[in-house]
Amino acid sequence: TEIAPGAVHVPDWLDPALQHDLLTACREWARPPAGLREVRTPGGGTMTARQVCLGWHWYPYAYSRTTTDGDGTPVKPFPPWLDELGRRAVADTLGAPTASYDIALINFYDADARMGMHRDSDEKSDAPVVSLSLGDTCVFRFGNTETRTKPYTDVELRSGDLFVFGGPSRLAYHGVPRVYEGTAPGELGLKGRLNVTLRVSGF
Ligand code: MD3
Ligand code: FE
Repeated sequence: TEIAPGAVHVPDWLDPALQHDLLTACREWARPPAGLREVRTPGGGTMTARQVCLGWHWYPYAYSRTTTDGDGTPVKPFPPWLDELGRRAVADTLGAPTASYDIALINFYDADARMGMHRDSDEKSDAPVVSLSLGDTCVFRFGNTETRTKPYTDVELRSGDLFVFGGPSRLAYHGVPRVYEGTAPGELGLKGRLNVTLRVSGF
């Protein structure tokens, strides 16, 4: 389903086996060193979703090769199979060829976590962002490129869903206003929600 030009939602794109394997990998990546951390914003706030990065480490609002705002160790490598997954996601949706994916940002949400409306503009490349959801269902709010307020479209993202954001949607405001506790598929064995975004740095 095309939500807006360049923004394509594919429910249930990851089969249960791939959801399981991606979750297992995320649990490994979350371990120290350079594991899961709390993200502090320059204004003194703390993001409620916790995060781990692969390839490049994101800190508000730039990228580095070390976990500058974590334990200071080198960021974990971005594995080739994630690039292949990202390129397959784009081929299945927008169809356009892309450069290699080299950044993964993995956000862990408990039932109270949220993500405020923001734009992702710290990457140099305008290649599409690939989003993969695991675990609890959330409300994903997809806005416009001008303001962090209306008009926006609310979409539920469930475990296994793919969302690709390219073209004019690449710089749209978006956020996660709500996570529905206890809605993850039981067989996955995940409490909470996990979102993997794949990006091309262009660095
Ligand atoms: C639209 N993540 O990591 S996924 C983020 O569920 C982020 O964790 C949310 O916003 C999450 O930056 C939303 C959907 C998403 C991700 C990246 C985008 C939408 C996007 C980048 C550009 C435009
Ligand atoms: Fe974002």
